[in-house]
Amino acid sequence: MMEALRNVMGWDSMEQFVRALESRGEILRVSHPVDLKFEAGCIADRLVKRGGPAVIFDQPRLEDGSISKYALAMNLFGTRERTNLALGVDRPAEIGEMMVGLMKPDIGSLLRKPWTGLGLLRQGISMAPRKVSKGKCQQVRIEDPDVTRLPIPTTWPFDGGPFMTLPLVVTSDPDTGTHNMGMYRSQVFGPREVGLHWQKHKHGADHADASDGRMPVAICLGGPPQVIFSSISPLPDNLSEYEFAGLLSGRRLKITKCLTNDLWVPADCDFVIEGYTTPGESRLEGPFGDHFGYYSLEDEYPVMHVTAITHRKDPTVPMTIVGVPPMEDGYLGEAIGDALLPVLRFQHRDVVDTFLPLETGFHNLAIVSSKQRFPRQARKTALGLLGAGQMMFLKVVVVVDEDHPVKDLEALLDSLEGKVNVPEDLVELRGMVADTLAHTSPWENIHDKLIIDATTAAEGDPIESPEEGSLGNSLAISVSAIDGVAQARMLRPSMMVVTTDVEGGPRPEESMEEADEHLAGRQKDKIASIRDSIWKLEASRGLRWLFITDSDADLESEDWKRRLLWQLFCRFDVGRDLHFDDGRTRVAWDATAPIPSNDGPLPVRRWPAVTLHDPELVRRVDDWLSQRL
Ligand SMILES: Cc1cc2nc3c(=O)[nH]c(=O)nc-3n(C[C@H](O)[C@H](O)[C@H](O)COP(=O)(O)O)c2cc1C
Ligand SMILES: [Mn+2]
Repeated sequence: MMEALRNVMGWDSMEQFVRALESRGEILRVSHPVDLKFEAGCIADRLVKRGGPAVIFDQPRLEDGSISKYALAMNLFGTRERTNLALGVDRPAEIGEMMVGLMKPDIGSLLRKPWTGLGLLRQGISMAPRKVSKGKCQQVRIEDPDVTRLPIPTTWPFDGGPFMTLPLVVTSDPDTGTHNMGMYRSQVFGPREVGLHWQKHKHGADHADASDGRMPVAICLGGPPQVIFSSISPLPDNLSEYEFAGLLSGRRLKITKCLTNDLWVPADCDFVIEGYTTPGESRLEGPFGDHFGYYSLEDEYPVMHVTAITHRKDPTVPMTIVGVPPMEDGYLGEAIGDALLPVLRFQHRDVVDTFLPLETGFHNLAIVSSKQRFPRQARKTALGLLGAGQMMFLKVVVVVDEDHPVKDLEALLDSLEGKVNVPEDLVELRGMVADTLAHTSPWENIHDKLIIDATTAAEGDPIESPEEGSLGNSLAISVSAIDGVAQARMLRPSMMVVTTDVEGGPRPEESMEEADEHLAGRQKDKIASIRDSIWKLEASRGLRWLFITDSDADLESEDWKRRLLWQLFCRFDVGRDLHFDDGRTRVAWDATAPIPSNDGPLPVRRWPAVTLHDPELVRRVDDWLSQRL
C-alpha cells in the first residue's frame, strides 16, 4: 500500500499549466482575431483530430465584432500525454491506486513501522479543503457583470447560442451545506442569465430539487487542471470534488467565499460567475452539438441569474468542443476511467479491467473483463457495474475473459466471433435508466440495455462454444448484389457489416423533427428485406452477426473501423433494433438512423443532426493549420 502513495504536487493555476505546455511546444498561439462563433471551435476540433497542440486565442472576437479582453484556451487536454501531464502522472491508474491505499489502511504495517504512515497521513489531511479569505479568483471584480463579454464560443451551426463548455458549477446541499462541483454546460442566454444543464441524475439537480427558495450557484472557469478533472469525475459517494481535487494535488484545495452569496469556490480559478436560481424557473436550453456527435435535444433547464463576476489578474478561459469523436472530452474521459478503475475494482472484486471507447461517446459501450470462477460470474459483474454510479448510463456492456486486452478493438471482434452464442449470450434488460443525452432511447432517460457475454464458459456451465465461423469474402460479394445494399464487408468469419441508403431517412446534416409513419414503415420494410435476403442465402447459415448501418460510413475508407464503431453504437437502440432470425441463431443489429415514429411499442423521438462544421470553414482552417504547424 505504501508504495502506492505518490509525492504529488498539483498545478497551482491554469496559467502554470499553460506555461508548461508552452515550454514543451504544445501551444499554438493565435494572435490575430478569431471568431468565437464557429471558427475557434472548428480550429480546436481540427487540432484534436490530428493529435495537434493546444491553442490559445489572444484575440477572441465576440459576435458584435469587438475583441474580448480575455484570452481563450482550447484543446488543453486533447492528447493522452497532455491529460497525463495535467494529472501529474505517468499512468492515471496511479491515482486510483493511491485512493485504494487510503481506503484500506494497512494497520499491521503501520504498527510495525509507524513512519511509513506519514505519507498516508499527509495525503489524508490534504483531502479537506482549506478556507482562505482572499482568493486569486477575486483579484478583479467586474463593475457591471456581463457574461456576453467573456470569450465563450458557439461551436456548431445549430447550437442555441454560446455555451461555456468547461464550467465548474458549484452548488450546496440546502440541508447539509455540503458543496458539489460538477461540470454542466452553461448556455449564455443574456448578460446576466445563464442556462444550467445539470441532468436529472446529477448532484446539481439533486440540490436544486431539494431547495425551496433561491439557490446560490457559482460557475468557475479555469483554475488548476486537477480542479477541472475533479468536477468531471464520477466519484465514490462519500468523496467530495473538493477533497478529490486536494488528493490530486497532494495538498488541501484552497477555497474562498463568494462575494454575493455563501458558496465557497476554488480560490485559484481564473473566473467566478456568482448568482442564484429561483425554484420553478426554467427556460428552453439547447440545442447543443454534444458528446455523441449529435445535437442533444432541447429541454427546459434552470436559469441562473448573475450577481457578480470576478477574475484573476491575467485570466485564461479554457473551453472545449464536443462532437463526433475523437474529441478532447474523450481523452479526459479515458484518463478518468483509468484513474478510477482501481477504486472500481476495490468495490467490485470480480472486475479485472474496463474500457469505455471514446468512439462510442463512453456511455454507449463498455468492455469489461471479469473473473469467472463460477458459471455466469461475468454476467453478475456486468449487473453490478450497471448499478454503480454513472455506469447506470451504459447501453451495451460486453463482458470478456480476465486475460482479454480490453482496449484492443480487434480482440473485441475476436471475442464476439469466437465466444458469443446467439441468442444465449445476449442478455437484454428492459426499461432501464438512460443518459439524458441518449437520443436513440425511446423515451427520455429510459432505454433497454444489452449485456453481451463474450467469455469462455466456466467449468460446470452447460453452454458450448459457438461453432467456428468459416464464411469468406465471397459471401460479402453476393450480399453486395442484393437490392438496397451499398457496401458489404466481412468483419470476421461469422460477422458482416452492410451499409444502405434509407430513402427519406434523417440526413446527417439536418434533424428530423416530426414523425412520418409512412417513411418510417418503408424504412423498416427495407431493412427487413435486406436482412431477410441475406439470411435466405444458403451461404449465410453461419452468419451469426449482421450489422446494418447508413452509407455515410464508407467501408473502404482508411479509418472505417473507428467510424463504424461510432455509428453502430450511436444509432442503435437495444429494444428497437435487435432482430433475430426464426431459428434465433442469427442476429441483425440495425444501426441506421431511424425516422421518427410513434408506431409500435418503442417510439423514435425527434432525430437530431450530426455535428458538422460548414465545409468551407473546415477547408479554410485546414489550409491555415497546414501552414502554421
Ligand atoms: C466537457 C463536459 C461537459 C459535460 N456536460 C454535462 C452537462 O451539460 N450536463 C451534465 O449533467 N453532465 C455533463 N457532463 C458530465 C458531468 O460533468 C459528470 O457526470 C460529473 O461527474 C457530474 O458530477 P456530479 O456527479 O457531481 O453531478 C459533462 C462532462 C464533460 C467532460
Ligand atoms: Mn458530485
